[in-house]
Amino acid sequence: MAVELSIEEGLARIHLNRPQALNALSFSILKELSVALSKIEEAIEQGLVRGLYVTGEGEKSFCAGADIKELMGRTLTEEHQGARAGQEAFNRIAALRVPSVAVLHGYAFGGGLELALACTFRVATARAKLGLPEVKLGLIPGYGGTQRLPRLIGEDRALDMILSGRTVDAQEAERIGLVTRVVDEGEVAAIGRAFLAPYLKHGLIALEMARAAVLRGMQTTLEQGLLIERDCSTLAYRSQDAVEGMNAFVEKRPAIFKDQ
Ligand code: CO8
Repeated sequence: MAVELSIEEGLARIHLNRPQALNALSFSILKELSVALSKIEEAIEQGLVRGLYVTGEGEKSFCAGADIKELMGRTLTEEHQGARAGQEAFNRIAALRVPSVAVLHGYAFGGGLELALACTFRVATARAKLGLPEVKLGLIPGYGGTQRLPRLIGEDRALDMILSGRTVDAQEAERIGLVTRVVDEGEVAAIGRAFLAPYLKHGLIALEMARAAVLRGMQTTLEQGLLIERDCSTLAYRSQDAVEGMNAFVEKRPAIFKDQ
C-alpha cells in the first residue's frame, strides 16, 4: 500500500509511501487515500480519533505532486474525472471534524502542496520546498490549488506562485502565511504529534465550532459571517464541555473535556 493509515493515541496518521517517485500521487493513491479517509471518518465518529497528520516517506519529499507520467495521453473525460477525484479526496480532508496538519519536510509540489492546503495547518522543516509548478508543464493546479491558495495567502501572492511556478522555501512560506510554523528537523511523526498537541487539549466541539465559524465566515460577507459566528458560538455554549470549562474556571481546576 502506498497510503499507510495508522491510529495511535487518538491521532490518525496518513503516510504517503512511494519514495521511488517522491510520493507522487497516482490515481490508485487517490483511491487508497479515499479508503483511508473513510476509516478516519468512522474512527472520528467513534471518538477514537481527535486529529490527523499527513507525512511522506523518505528524506527528499513530502509529495512531488500528481503523477505526471500517468497524466499523459488521457481523454478529456478521464482528465475531468481525475481532477474531480483529487478535489473530492482533498475536500474530505478539509471537511474532517478534527484538526489536521501536513508535515512538509522536503518537496511539496503541485498536488502535494494542494493536499497540504486542504489540511487545517501546514508545518515545515527548514529544508522544505513548496510550489505549484504546473505552468511549467503547460497545466494549472487542479486539486484545489487555485482556490485554497489565494484564500490562504491572498490573491497577489497566490498568483505570483501559480503564474511563475517558482519554488518557495520554508522561511518565505512562513512569512507569507503558507505554513503555520517552521520547526527543527526531526522525525516527521513526532513533528506532527507535537504540532497538534496544543490544540487537542481542548474539547473537539469548541474546536469544530471555531473552525466552522472562521471557514464558513470567510466565504461570505462580514454581516453574514457574524450571524454564522452567533450560531456557532451558541452551539458551543450548549455543549457539556462548555459547562465543564466554565465550572472548572470558577473552581480553579483544569477542565476535563469529553467532546460532548
Ligand atoms: N510524477 C511522477 N513521477 C515523479 C514526479 C511526479 N510528479 N516527481 C518526481 N517523480 C519521479 C521522477 O520521475 C524520478 O523517477 P525515475 O527515477 O524513475 O526517473 C523520481 O521521482 C525522482 O525524481 P527526480 O530524479 O526528478 O528527483 P530530483 O531530486 O532530481 O528532482 C523534483 C526532484 C524537483 C521534485 C522533480 O522530480 C520534479 O520537478 N518533479 C515534478 C514536480 C511537479 O511538477 N509537480 C507537479 C505535478 S502536476 C500536479 O501535481 C497537479 C496536476 C493537476 C492535475 C489536474 C488534472 C486536470
